[in-house]
Amino acid sequence: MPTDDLRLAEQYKAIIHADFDAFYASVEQRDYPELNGKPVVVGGKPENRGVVASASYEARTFGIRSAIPMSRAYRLCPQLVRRPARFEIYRSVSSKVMDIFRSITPLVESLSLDEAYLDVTECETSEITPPLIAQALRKRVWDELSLTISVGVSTSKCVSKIASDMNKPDGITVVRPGTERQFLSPLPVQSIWGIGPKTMERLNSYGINTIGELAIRDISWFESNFGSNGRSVRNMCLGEDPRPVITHRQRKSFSSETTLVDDSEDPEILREIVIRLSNDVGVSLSSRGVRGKTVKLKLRSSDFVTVTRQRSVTEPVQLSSEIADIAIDLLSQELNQKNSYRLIGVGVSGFDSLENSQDAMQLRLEGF
Ligand code: DCP
Ligand code: MG
Ligand code: MG
Repeated sequence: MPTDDLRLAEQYKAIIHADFDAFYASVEQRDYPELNGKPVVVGGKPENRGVVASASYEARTFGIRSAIPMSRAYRLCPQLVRRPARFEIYRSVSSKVMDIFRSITPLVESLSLDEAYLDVTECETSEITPPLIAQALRKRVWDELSLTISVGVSTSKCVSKIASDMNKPDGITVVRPGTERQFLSPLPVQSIWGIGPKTMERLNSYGINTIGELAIRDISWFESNFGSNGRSVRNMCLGEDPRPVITHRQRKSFSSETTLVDDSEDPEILREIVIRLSNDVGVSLSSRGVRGKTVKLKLRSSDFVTVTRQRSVTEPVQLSSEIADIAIDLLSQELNQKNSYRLIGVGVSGFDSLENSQDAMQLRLEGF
């Protein structure tokens, strides 16, 4: 691997995206060495309609992936070893890895328990280049936690996230400044953040399969196909993503959104999704000891019209159920529009001053 990559800090940012390999399953293999080398999954029992949360790389050779039904996983691989999830342990591992990340740079943005962006622009010297920092990071995680992470190194969040997935497990992918477009060009369109299965199908029907084929369209094409997101989708296709790494302390809101596999107008389906998203946001808030006064619901209809509805309450919310109650109420008010929706998001903002309290400080020191 070249070591002089990205040594252009004055011009470029240096962003690392790090993600544990088969996170839950790897923690199980680490803690129960008899599972090493075996097809292992973490998830609920097949008889309880459980799904696979995480599959070891050995299990993946049988076609087993996250989110497939457990019963199907057993059909694909009868000798599969299933372990129930141990969330407390995963939370504690996550907290430790985030501490390792923060010992390298304070500019760490955690995306979930198992992944984060690090802005290492300022860590760079003539000897210490971003790829070397990334290698040192991988070694420290292995030495201290006996787990592997895969990392992507580039000038932006979008490219680094895609890159970290390219050489999994236990891999590193470096995309040098100026080669982002070339790197992205052969990849399928759904690698771009925000392009879900439905949009992918639509693009494929236009004969657009790769990011390169998408990138040559002009801005007006993007605007008519992606609405207000047109410009940022186009920029991402070109490898340009100016979004900064945002640490927890700088954050003004937490949100979660999803593009539906199939557009839906079914109130039950939409409510279920809102509950799931509220849960994501609730976990983010609770684990950081943050409460917020404003709950926001975002809906994008099939014809790409996006509306946001929000409500502020006097008593700040933190629990998933509190967030869901408000978000579902906001959703109910929109349902009479008889629209079909393609994207739903839930967010909480308006944080109280817990940030400065002793509890919040403790949580911050513990990571999350
Ligand atoms: N997870 C889950 N349900 C999903 C996807 C993920 O519960 N549908 C949980 C279990 C994963 C963890 O989140 O271990 C991290 O998700 P990743 O997408 O990073 O997947 P893995 O770390 O398991 O595998 P990979 O090596 O592809 O990153
Ligand atoms: Mg992972
Ligand atoms: Mg992940």
